[in-house]
Amino acid sequence: MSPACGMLLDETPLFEPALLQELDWSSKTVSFSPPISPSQPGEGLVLRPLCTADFNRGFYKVLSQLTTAGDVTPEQFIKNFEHMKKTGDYYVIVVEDTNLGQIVATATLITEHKFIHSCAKRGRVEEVVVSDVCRGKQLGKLLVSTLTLLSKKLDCYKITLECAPKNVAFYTKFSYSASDETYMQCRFFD
Ligand code: 16G
Repeated sequence: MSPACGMLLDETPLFEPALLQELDWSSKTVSFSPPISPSQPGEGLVLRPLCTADFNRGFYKVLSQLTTAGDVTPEQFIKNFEHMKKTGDYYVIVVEDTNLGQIVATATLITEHKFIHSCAKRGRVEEVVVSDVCRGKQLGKLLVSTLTLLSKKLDCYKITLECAPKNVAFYTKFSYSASDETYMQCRFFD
């Protein structure tokens, strides 16, 4: 990485961090034992919006546990981050292990603006990943509960996601149900 880019990677959050603390956590649909929350995600962990400095905290290492993450440069990462921040529709959250200074989990909410449903928004949950070194800490549940409540707070009329058949039971816990519609895709590259 060039020194100039190191200077551009900083702690500026992708979106207003207070949004995560202001959620009505009592209205979540799953229970946690021990009782963790966005403000108290567990010993040595913090839940917060993505910042560009996370590029050097293993953000891509976590994403690569989901799918092809690619060989991305800091410049490409910053360009996408800035685009996402400008639109205001991207809510990428991360869990950082503060002792290791490493990202251990991430998930994204995107709000898509519609003309239908009285110009409402649709929420989409994407890239839910918990690092294999951090399983068993309820972090997947924490991330999905947080983004589902956030989408409601942001007035989305519905929230959707695509997942592997083995994960259907997991998402059912948060009141998601399999749609009658079929997910279709046309792939150009991996
Ligand atoms: C899963 C993810 C989706 C991600 C895709 C990547 C969730 C809920 N779903 O469907 O967000 O974009 O995997 O797979 O995390 P792909 O590389 O085959 O597109």
